[in-house]
Amino acid sequence: MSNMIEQAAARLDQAAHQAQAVEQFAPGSFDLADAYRIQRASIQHRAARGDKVRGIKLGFTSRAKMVQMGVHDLIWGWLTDSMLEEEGSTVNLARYIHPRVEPEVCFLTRRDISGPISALEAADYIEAVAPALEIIDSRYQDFKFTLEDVVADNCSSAGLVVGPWSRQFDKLGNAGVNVAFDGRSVLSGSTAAILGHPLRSLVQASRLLAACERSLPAGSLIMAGAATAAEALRPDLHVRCDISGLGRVEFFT
Ligand code: OOG
Ligand code: MG
Repeated sequence: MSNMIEQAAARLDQAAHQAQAVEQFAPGSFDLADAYRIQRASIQHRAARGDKVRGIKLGFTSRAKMVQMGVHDLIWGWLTDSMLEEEGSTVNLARYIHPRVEPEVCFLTRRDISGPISALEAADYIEAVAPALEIIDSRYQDFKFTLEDVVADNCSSAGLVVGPWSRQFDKLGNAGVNVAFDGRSVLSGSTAAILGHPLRSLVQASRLLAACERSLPAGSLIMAGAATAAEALRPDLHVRCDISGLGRVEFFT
């Protein structure tokens, strides 16, 4: 592995581990392929601390997210065990730099994904689906980044709260999404904002994995990408997300 990749990975891993923001990389420091290599190397730092890969997430699958962050390409990153926060519990914000929350649909896979799958096949690859809240936390100052920066930073992956699993696959298509802070609605939208249908995220995930010759074992999590923009978290909040037909997921700060 080149020195540049290893140094960037170590820098981002330290920033995440110590909850301390770092400056963006100088423009043109590395290309997208190297950004994914940095991402992978940073996961190896987590693995060295005993952390395990639990799945993957997609980013910028909705227009609302692209517009909010000024990045217009689909990206993906790794989810690990240490990112899982317990549903209904109090999340320790000190673990994060400048956390934001966003509503997501989470899939639990039933079969290994080891090649591109079609939209028709996608449902057959799912064991269950759940409403989820992702806590994103860019390691860059002011939450500002380029496409390459955010990919290197494992797509701002930081925390994950998964709600009740079900097999309500027919409810996925155009379900109302609402996030409330202390009972007051702060974000609302529809799962249709996720590439037109969250199952398309699964199709995209399979293609992205195939493109880098990786597979994902059965029993993995796949986060489809936020349906709405993200909202900044602060202490002493009750955060709740309802997705019509899928149920509710909540936590406290
Ligand atoms: C990057 C992560 C994007 C999503 O659901 O679109 C993402 C970011 O916004 O910091 O997780
Ligand atoms: Mg997300």
